[in-house]
Amino acid sequence: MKLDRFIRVALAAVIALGFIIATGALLFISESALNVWDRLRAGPPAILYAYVALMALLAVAAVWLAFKLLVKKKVAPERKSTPLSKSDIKQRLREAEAVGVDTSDAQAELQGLAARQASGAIHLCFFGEISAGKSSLIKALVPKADVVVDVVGGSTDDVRHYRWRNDTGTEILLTDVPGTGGHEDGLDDIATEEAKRAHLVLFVCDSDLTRAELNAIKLLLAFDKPIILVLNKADRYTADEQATLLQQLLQRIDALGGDIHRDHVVAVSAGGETEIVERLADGSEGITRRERAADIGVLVVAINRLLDEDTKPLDVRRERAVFQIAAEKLEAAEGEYRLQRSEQIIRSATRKAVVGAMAAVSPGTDILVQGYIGTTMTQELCRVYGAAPRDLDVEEFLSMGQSRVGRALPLSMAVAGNGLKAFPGLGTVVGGLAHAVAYGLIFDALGRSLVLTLARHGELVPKMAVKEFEEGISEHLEASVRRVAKMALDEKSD
Ligand SMILES: Nc1nc2c(ncn2[C@@H]2O[C@H](COP(=O)(O)OP(=O)(O)OP(=O)(O)O)[C@@H](O)[C@H]2O)c(=O)[nH]1
Ligand SMILES: [Mg+2]
Repeated sequence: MKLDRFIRVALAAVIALGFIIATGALLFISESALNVWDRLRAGPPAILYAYVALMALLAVAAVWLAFKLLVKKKVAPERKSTPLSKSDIKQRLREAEAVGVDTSDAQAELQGLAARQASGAIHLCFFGEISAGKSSLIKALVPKADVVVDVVGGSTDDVRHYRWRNDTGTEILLTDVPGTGGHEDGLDDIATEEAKRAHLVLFVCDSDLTRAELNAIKLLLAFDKPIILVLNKADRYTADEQATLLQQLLQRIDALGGDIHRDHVVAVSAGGETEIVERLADGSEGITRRERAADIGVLVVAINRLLDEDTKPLDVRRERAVFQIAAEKLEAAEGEYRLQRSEQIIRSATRKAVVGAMAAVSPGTDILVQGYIGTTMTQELCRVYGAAPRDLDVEEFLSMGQSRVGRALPLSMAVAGNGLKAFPGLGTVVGGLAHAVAYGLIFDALGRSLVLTLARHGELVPKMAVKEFEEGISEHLEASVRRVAKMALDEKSD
């Protein structure tokens, strides 16, 4: 073919020209290098050394710059979970507050801790599955207290504290919490959170531990909570059965990696109430409630023994656990804040993309305008997630994204067209608008994919963000089309 031959000749000419230029440049450089070298050798040695040193310095600087520019930063290792100190958590709260995060939940946690520390009382929390006998145990310890006990599970639906003074006169607060595993939403969380705030958890069960109970214990151990495991309703078991059960319980905790002392696994009977059906004098049946005899001596001994020791370590462990709760609450609030902020940023970028596409006079202009919008959106989203991306990464993300836009556009146009049909009375206007909506949708999807990867990795990883964009695009388009179509219509009518 003629054209093919022409291209070959042109290429050969370019290669020949390149060869001539390269040879010339090599000759020129060698000549001047030798020239400089001769002159330096003829001159004083100090100048020679200074010159060589300067050249070496320039070479090192060039290599360092190239390295910074080209070599990727490693993904940051996960933060190690060393116990938080008071100043750590306060510092984090201050920083979050300065950004605008709602820190009130985390602050309330710290205030609650301060109030408890000021009172000086030891907090013991009775925790366990529904109907295990937590309230009954408290009633057995503080008979005068007005504790609600019932055969029907879920009798305790809030957190209550009861004052108890042991033999040595230590001021103790017994906390009754809702049983876990019930049907009411949120009660498990309330109970677990309260258990984490206590100095000591009395984990109440009435048989071998279920998977859910083991998970709860695991969670408490992760918060370094001291635990006394209380096997309640021992009256239902023979002495041998009790011994076997206690052994099993010890082994289970061992298997979890928990360090629990033999003395801290006890079998008791809280007593509780029993309902007896009686035939009354008139021949009808009536139900009377009788209290069962309680046998909780071993539990009292275990508690006393623990509190006889120095309680300072218990204070330290409680404080750390509450700091951890506060940190988790702060993280949740930060997550919420990030979602809200990124939603604002994405919406604003989408709106700009729509406006840009509607104002585009000649083909291609819109892409240019949106290159700028894309850069700003990417940088702002990264900032919200505490990532400081290099310009190179932002560019890489956008250019990789741009190459996918070509493929995504027809789909986006189709979704946009469909979405606009939902607004009645638009008629023929739809065609023009669909283009703008399609561009807006692509920005929306790009932003959302970026947020997903930022939330997962904490930094901009262009390849992953683009993969997310490719994989999630149709879902994102469908989810946002109504909103973006409305946005475009609002802009049009303004
Ligand atoms: N046999 C026997 N039954 C008991 C014992 N302790 C409590 N019960 C019974 O177990 C049932 C539940 O007791 P509660 O003290 O209300 O249990 P709870 O763990 O506070 O229950 P929720 O607050 O609903 O989670 C009641 O019917 C009690 O009478 C015991 O030692 N032996
Ligand atoms: Mg109860």
